[in-house]
Amino acid sequence: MSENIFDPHVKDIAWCPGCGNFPIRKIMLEMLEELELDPVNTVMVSGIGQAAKSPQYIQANYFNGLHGRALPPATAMKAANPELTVIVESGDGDMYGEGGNHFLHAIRRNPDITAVVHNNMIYGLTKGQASPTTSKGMKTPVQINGVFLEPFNPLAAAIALDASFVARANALDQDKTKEIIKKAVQHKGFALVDVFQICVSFNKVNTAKWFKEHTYYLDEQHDTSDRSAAFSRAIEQDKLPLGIFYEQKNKPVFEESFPLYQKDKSPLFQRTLNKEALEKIAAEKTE
Ligand SMILES: Cc1ncc(C[n+]2csc(CCOP(=O)(O)OP(=O)(O)O)c2C)c(N)n1
Ligand code: SF4
Repeated sequence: MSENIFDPHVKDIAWCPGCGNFPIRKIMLEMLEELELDPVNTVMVSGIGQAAKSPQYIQANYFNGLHGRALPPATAMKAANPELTVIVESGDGDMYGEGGNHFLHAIRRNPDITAVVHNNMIYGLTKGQASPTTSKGMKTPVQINGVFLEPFNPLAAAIALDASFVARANALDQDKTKEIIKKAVQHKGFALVDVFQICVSFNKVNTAKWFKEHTYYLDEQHDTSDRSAAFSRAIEQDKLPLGIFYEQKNKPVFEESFPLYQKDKSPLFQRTLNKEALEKIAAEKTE
């Protein structure tokens, strides 16, 4: 078998043995290679957390930013160079908690980027406090009497906001998850893939067995263009559906809607600075 050009062969990966981030990393490496993406034109973006270390273990361009702040730089990168493939990989805390505001507005703006959320339903890096997706009743070192809030439902929120691609997967189902993420990357527009992931150190409730027993796959009867049907599936609670819930193929994307791309399609980073025009604007502003 030939070498996967996205694999940097890092020896020292800072995750606990058995962590669900490992299978997601394997899926991402295979997905990137099988889609025949070019590492030079691929950017992996994250915030802070265990999941957010992922871009450091992939041989492509990467940007590791502030906690909760992966989506704004990812959106900016795509706007500055629409030829890039931009993939965000971060945790549920990073994306739905600290980054919640950016999550809503990325859906609204609809840049052509993919967000792969490692959803272990806990804050892993900071040692097991509740995240927005932690199950009600779960006891943690901080929520000693159990979490009393209802968990945030990222799929229902994304469908309610009319996101262009919404899916959920289980990291332990390698082949199915890889196919879902491939479709998300190929989709034009903001694509969310919430990936269930085990945290063997701090989440003793949502184990591999728990995910197996509490999930099922959407079947072919599910119409991914039907937003109401997608929403109904997203709020199911007894068993959580997996697969592609909702997809809109022709929603305008952020970077293409910019006036500065209407006449000239060349990426911003390739354009030369019009110093004269800038000086004229500056002079007008200081008058
Ligand atoms: C603004 C800010 N708040 C809090 C922290 C501390 N912090 C770092 S990572 C993290 C939680 C990470 O959880 P999650 O995003 O779910 O990723 P995981 O580690 O579980 O993969 C927190 C609270 C921080 N670095 N910055
Ligand atoms: S604390 Fe949890 S999420 Fe973090 S590396 Fe360990 S098992 Fe993985």
